[in-house]
Amino acid sequence: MAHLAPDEVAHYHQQGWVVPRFRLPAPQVSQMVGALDELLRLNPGVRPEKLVSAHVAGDNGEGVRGVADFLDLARDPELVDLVSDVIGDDVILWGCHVFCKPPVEGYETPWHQDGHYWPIRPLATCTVWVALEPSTRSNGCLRVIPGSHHGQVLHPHLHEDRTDLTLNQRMADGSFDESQAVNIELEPGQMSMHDVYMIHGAHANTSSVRRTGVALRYMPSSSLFDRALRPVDGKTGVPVDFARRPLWLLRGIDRSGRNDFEVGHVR
Ligand SMILES: O=C(O)CCC(=O)C(=O)O
Repeated sequence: MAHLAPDEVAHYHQQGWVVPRFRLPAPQVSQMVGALDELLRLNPGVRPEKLVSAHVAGDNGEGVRGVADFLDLARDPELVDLVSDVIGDDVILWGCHVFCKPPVEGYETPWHQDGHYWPIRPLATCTVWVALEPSTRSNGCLRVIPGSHHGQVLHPHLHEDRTDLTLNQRMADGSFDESQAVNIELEPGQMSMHDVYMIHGAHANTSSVRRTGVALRYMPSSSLFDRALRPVDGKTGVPVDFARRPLWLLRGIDRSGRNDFEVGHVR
């Protein structure tokens, strides 16, 4: 069991993010680095920051050939324990995005709120961002604006045409105070967890060290993954197909009674 301690749960709710004391054991990190190598080998034509639905093995219908180890990681009961401590006991896995920033020319992640992009209503998600490699200030670690999730406000995002970004939507200047940013530096096997409304981003990787995080996306089953919604259809620079995205009920029951766990699964 890997539950969050009360101070960790409190930190998540107060700040919008937390780095749990729990971390993946070294052999599991090594296995996942092997899976990452396989993922990169299978997807030579995809920017490594844009490996969306990496957990859906084979041709995932979103332009990526996924690897099953990422699904195994997402279903790891210890990770689901951590998630259930902040979103409750009914947990759906709905996404996994590998953000691998190669040395020297790894893309910047503009300041954004995840909730701007996703067809989940009511909007609720916990992301677990698992570091497979050192993630530091110099190689573009995740940066967060503590407390920015309070009030559950989605701020305007502007489109950017640059090709060197992981996402082509950036929060408008002036909607938050960048001087408040906290760098989340992690060692391999450590992870951070963040709320769907929290403002975050990451600098480009201009260092000589690759930086990879596996962003595992979980939602409470009281929300609906509404396949009819396309909040920022085609404008993010990351091709996604929410209409065919498979969902997994990892724990509990479907409280909304309307989530579809059949679509997108190969039987
Ligand atoms: O790893 C990054 O650079 C961005 C990650 C991110 O935006 C997320 O996990 O929501």
